[in-house]
Amino acid sequence: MAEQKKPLVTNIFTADPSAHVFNDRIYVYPSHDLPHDGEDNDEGDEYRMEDYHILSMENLDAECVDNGEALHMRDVPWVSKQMWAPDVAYKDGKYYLYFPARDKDGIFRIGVAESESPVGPFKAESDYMKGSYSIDPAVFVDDDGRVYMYNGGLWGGQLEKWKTGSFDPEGGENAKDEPEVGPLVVELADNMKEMKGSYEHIKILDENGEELRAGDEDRRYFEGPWMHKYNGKYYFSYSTGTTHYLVYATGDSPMGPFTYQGRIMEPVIGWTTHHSIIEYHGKWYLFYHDCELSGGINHRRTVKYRELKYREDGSIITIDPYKD
Ligand code: FUB
Repeated sequence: MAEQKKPLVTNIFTADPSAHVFNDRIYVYPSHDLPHDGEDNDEGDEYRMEDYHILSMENLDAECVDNGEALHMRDVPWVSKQMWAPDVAYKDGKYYLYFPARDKDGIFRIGVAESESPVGPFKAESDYMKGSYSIDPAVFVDDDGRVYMYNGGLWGGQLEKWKTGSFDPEGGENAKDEPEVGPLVVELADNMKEMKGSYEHIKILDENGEELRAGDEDRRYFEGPWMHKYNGKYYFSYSTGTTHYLVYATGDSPMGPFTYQGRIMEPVIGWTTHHSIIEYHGKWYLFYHDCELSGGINHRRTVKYRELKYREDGSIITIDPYKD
């Protein structure tokens, strides 16, 4: 069982899967790709998503169900367009959906919406999370109950436009021999809707303890963060964007620093690669997307999963998405 390589659903195009196990069932929080006939560009204008549909499975052998619209941008007062990759966290009987979208000034922010059901419908706060910016929130609840949000994405995700601490429309990536811009992390407040303090940039180090360089495109952070814990270690994983790898770095604290370890998955068909990792009934699984079904159309993606295997030393065995 569970060596799935086919799309979870085909009635809609889905991407950026954030998978979770709640009450022994698997829930997947993807973004929802819509048709588009404009040009692809570095701003990501081809990803013009407007709503979220939540997918669920009784177990990994069961049929995957599309639970319908859980939140639409028409019901979020601060959003102008592009509801991109979301995530969900559970606390004290409530589910919190974290989602990036452009505000009325075209700046990506992170919003929060709440529901008593893991499949929604979700009710959004009237404004975005104060102090938030850029895309791709991944929210991790640690064993001690503290909650951390990781996010950020270059290019369309605008991360490099915030290097000075405020939005600079002309802001660019660092020079190739300088440290990378780096992903963001912040602890969330007890109410799950506010930041406790402000963002810090995570440091990802190479084998010599040096921060990864901006020009190290095979390893530097681009977008799509995820955090999981395996045998007491923190595994911070992400997409390298321009080189299309899913990679990981490990550390002893949820705030980093993390040391680069290697690849989780080789490139998929399509430009973007975005993932999540869950443990289910004692095995580990990687959820990801590709554009195989649409014949390589970048903004027509489908969500899939594969088993993820570790070596004795805790390193991850790299997956080739098109081989067993
Ligand atoms: O789906 C829109 C964007 O594409 C996501 O936010 C990125 O992670 C990339 O997958």
